Amino acid sequence: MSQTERERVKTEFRCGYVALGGVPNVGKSTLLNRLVAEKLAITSPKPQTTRHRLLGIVHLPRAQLLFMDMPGIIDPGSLLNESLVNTALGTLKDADVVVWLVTPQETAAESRVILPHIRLLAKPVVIAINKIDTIPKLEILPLIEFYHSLLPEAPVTPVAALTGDGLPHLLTEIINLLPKAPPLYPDDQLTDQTERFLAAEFIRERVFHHTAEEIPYAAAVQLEEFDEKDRPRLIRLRAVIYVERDSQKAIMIGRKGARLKAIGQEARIDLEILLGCKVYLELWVKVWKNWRKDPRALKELGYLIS
Ligand SMILES: Nc1nc2c(ncn2[C@@H]2O[C@H](COP(=O)(O)OP(=O)(O)OP(=O)(O)O)[C@@H](O)[C@H]2O)c(=O)[nH]1
Ligand SMILES: [Mg+2]
Repeated sequence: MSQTERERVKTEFRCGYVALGGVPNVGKSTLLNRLVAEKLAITSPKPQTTRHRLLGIVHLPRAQLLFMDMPGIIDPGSLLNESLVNTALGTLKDADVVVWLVTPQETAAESRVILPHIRLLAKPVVIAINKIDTIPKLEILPLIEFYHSLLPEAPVTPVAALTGDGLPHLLTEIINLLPKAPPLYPDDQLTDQTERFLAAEFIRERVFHHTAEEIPYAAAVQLEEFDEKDRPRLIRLRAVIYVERDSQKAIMIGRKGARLKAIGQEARIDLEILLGCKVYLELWVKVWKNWRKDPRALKELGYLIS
């Protein structure tokens, strides 16, 4: 690269925050992981999996994209839900660009209600129609036209986060809207979250996969010990899964401890990949009565930022 070419790249470099927004379950966290090519965010087939903002950094030769995963936008109801919505709205406000995810499964009525609110943010928006692998190709164009009619100024682009389809085009659309700015993060950094935070989340993901109905929502994971003294040979983790009632504790543990064992075994596999070494994981289940309504619990478990 010549000197002038280098100068040009430097002044043309783009960098900014990109919020991944949408209602629960549209695939925001799956998309973040796919873009970063690393498992950072937890995902599940159940709505309201994500509870925190999480940064995933994509490094390209001419741009650095700071993707922010966040909880799905929902009607607040409980104190926990209120805190999730506040996290989501705060993330949207901090963004330079909003990628608003929808899926073919959402109703037109839902989008008609929500998109005017997104427009009020007065930020550049890209609409990503995710999960296009679930519909026949012929149905994609009418969907694009529908979203284009709702928000004519926003590019609309079909993707499948699960397979990676359409992601290069999505990246191009986002980069076009990013401000010209130098990179904010060193080029080997993938997230702003600590290994401890991700470890607790990976355990919570396995809880989501192994439990049903109210239980995954009544569960929170707190890491009590992260012992690195034998790293890189071994890391010892001790975590507590909090639930709200004794009956939930019994279910979480399962018959002869079978469910807790499965959660622990699966989490350990993910944790060993994340941490790059062997992991010894000790899991406990404890009851914290109605923690979702308790401001002190929410704060201690990391759900209230202030
Ligand atoms: N078929 C298909 N499924 C997808 C795609 N993207 C995500 N999913 C699935 O959709 C479900 C929800 O994905 P998540 O990434 O957890 O969704 P989310 O928007 O982060 O959900 P919340 O955190 O609850 O707001 C998971 O079962 C994913 O595997 C896709 O492109 N195609
Ligand atoms: Mg999510």
